Amino acid sequence: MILERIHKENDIKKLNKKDLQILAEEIREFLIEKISVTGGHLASNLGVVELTMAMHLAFDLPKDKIIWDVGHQAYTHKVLTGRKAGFDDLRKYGGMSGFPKRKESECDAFDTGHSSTSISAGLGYVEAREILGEDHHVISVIGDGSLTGGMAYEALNNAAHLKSNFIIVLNDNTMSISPNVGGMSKYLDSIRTAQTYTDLKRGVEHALRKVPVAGESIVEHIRKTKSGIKQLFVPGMFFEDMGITYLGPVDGHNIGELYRAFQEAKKLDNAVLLHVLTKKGKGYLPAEIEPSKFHGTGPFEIATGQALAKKDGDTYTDVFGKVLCDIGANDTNVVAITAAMKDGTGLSEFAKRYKKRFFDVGIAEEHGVTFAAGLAAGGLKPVFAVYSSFLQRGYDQMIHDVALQNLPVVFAIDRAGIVGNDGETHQGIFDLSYLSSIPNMTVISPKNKWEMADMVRYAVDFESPIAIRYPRGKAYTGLKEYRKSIQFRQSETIYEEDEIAIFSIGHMMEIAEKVRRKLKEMGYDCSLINGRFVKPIDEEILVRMAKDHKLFVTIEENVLSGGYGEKVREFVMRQDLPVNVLTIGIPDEYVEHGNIDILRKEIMLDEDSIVKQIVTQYIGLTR
Ligand SMILES: Cc1ncc(C[n+]2csc(CCOP(=O)(O)OP(=O)(O)O)c2C)c(N)n1
Repeated sequence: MILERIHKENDIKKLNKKDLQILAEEIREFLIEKISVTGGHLASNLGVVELTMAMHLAFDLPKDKIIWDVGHQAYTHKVLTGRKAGFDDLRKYGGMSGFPKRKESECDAFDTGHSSTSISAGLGYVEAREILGEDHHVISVIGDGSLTGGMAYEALNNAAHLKSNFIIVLNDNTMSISPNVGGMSKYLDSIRTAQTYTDLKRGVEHALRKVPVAGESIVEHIRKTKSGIKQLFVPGMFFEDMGITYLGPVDGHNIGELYRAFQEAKKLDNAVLLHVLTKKGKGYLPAEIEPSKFHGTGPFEIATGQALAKKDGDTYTDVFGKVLCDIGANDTNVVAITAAMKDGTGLSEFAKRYKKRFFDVGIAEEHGVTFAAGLAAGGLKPVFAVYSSFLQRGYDQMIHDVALQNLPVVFAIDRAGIVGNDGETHQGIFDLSYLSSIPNMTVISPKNKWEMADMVRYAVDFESPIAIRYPRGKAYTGLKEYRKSIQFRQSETIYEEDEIAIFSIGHMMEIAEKVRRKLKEMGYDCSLINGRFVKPIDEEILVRMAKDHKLFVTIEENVLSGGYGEKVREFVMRQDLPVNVLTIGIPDEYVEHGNIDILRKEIMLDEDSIVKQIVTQYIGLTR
């Protein structure tokens, strides 16, 4: 095995041409085998095997800096930099991250997870190099999907002025997670078509020249008539006109061609964009056929590509998608927006059924929010379905464009709370804080499947900005007997006793209910309240419960700072209510990757840890 000869960075440089071809195949087999067991990002990684190898041949790591956009496609880079063994524990707690991590390897130049940051970070590296008088190359690798993010253009705009080398690799596979969207995608497509045309033309020229006597003059005639169509023959004019040298397009699966292109790119004293054409899922048929399905996958059977885990029950995302489709059938003013996450946010069916009322804006969350504000101002009812961590991008837009004008935009915030294997960058643990600091914003969260459905209906009818936050995974089917309609600002009392009152939010109600059961078994009386509204909180229930409870406990899967618990505590203190408050949530730190249950234990958000904290506090109070 050639792969066995790769132990660390630059080992690849010892291989000959033939070995390199074999290595590419071996890396593919390795990735398929490992990811079929652990799950992870497959299709994007299979697409960049040769590209990564060529970069490792052309550059010198860790001296040169490779910055991966999103970072989900850095698996071959990890293989080539001494991290093969890490794939057994890929994305597991304590194991190797699925993204580049500076603390994991000095060959990882920049931490990522969210898209469209690589050109900005790379440009920062370039300017630092110039000021510090260092000598190394900086290469940012960005996908065509990530190039739909506004930040990438802000960075290109700045990079255009550079007087020193900066290499931007555009890895164009025509796909985001779903097929890519928008004008830039069309433009790149036109370059690809022009390339095919150029190849075709070369072939025709070659054949014509062979025609006796007239051949040469026919070729010249054709040349003259076509020469005016500059755009067709000089691809990449958009970048060239900006001041960024365009090279390409290059076959992203041809190591020799890529290597030569990098040598050319290195010679330039300015920003250069190397356009590389790759195939997402390359070399594994199920992933080539369904790249979206294999963008991020759980464990699967290699022979068939079938997922190993069987689906059991509806997820919150499924419920959202179904209810929104139902609403959309009767209310033609309802429109749905996604930022490149149609499948992940459950909007695929809506997109199919109501084509004209569905918008994929690309990986452009900031634009998505303001676009929604415009739709609302124009008289429609926009629902922006978006992952909690990605909506962080749209904070100013939520304040400035939506809430300030009190526009009725619905934010359907998926993947809230701990998401697990994707780690720090993807945990949705800040939304309750960042949302509830915005005036005019209402924030709600469902305890189970049925409340999820009710809340989606409630939100669409709401006349101001409103956010529903819910987690990934199966929707809780417990507590179904409590299906009282949603009333503004009102919580829902599930058990009313005395001593301890537990107030919980959203999916943490499932754990809160178990905690209460345990406390009862231990002999404590305990009320359980489903908060429903994080903003505004139900103040009446706090006043009422303070009369016969000694301790309020709040439970939420959000950072404590600015979360639900702090709001409860603040109200209790402001009103001088005669009750103590224990807030349970996520401490002031980032939560790494791993299994959700393990992570909850680590941050003391699991049932046992919560019970312990409550009992300790309560005993302290009553001693
Ligand atoms: C801000 C942000 N929004 C959404 C995502 C989710 N996401 C991860 S990869 C991806 C598609 C990226 O497409 P591209 O850059 O072309 O890379 P490819 O996977 O096709 O290689 C998306 C939408 C993200 N990581 N960051």
